[in-house]
Amino acid sequence: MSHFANKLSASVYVAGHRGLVGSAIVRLLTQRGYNSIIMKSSGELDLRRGPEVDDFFRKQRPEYVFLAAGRVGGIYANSSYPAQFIYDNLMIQSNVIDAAFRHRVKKLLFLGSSCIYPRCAPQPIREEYLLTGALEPTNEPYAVAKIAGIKMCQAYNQQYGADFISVMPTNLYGPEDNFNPETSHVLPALIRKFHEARERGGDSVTVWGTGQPRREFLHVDDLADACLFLMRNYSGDSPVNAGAGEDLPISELAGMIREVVGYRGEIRYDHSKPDGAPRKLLDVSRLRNMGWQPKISLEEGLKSTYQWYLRSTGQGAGTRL
Ligand code: GFB
Repeated sequence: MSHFANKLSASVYVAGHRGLVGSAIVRLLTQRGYNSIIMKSSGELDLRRGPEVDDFFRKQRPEYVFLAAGRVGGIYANSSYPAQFIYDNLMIQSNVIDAAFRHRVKKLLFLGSSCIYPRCAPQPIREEYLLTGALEPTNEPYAVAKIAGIKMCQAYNQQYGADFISVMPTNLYGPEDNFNPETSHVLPALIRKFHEARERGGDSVTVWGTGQPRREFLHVDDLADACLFLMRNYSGDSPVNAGAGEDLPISELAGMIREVVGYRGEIRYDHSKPDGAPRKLLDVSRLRNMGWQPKISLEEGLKSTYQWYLRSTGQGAGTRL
């Protein structure tokens, strides 16, 4: 058992606590009894500014860091704002990782993404396939930033003996997701599209691309559980994949969401929109062999996320719609 597991009063900084992943980590830490969680909104602390980050670490002295801050988005946001995706992520992670080293953080967990792997990697994708081929062009700047983050953790471990680990989650979803149709990922986008079509009695919903790409979806509460598990049980240079272990075509996901929402109309495909990577199913045997597995099925997760979406739209204030 690590010090992290034994000491509920350990000071834990969750960078990006308002996002999908950061908020799930905070929920779980709180549930497990951690009572010294440090959180700063981007308004209070702009992680792209090195001196501010340094100052924050000097004053707060966190012992553990979950680095879940960054600019994220779906296929359209990635291809429309490549400069912001590469700059923001590189700056945030460089500042936080370096400050964590200089201010003697005991352990840091960096969150990457399955898009770091080559576009045509053999499936399921093993951790060793990193940097063995060309990336998917629709999110290359984001992926390059995330690869730099993994390499930075490895370099600090090697040169300075740091304990910085990296987790590569598959496509995530759940409460606090972004449901903005322009910038969101496919799952929240489709929940919103089907819901709004049902509400206005629309006769069809348009899904981008061909519907044929396959994606793997992991509920963010499962990912948070995997992150705490790794913080307690894993140290090492290799990134660790976190996924559900199975994938499905976007057309099938659309069918499941139509069911959950109770929409009766037609599904159309807009072939002018990009498909992105044909498939990115993670090989999750490394994490499984350590003794961790996900608990939330896609069906269950879709239902609870739809309920969350309904509640958040009903409440109005505080939503990010
Ligand atoms: O989730 P998504 O935006 O990202 O798209 P990626 C997945 C697939 O769903 C693509 C299709 O084939 C989309 O064309 N799709 C269908 C839609 N309808 C929609 C829709 O209404 N909205 C969206 N967004 N997609 C992202 C990367 O790739 O995955 C990020 O760009 C990150 O960097 C993330 O890695 C996990 O899975 O293609």
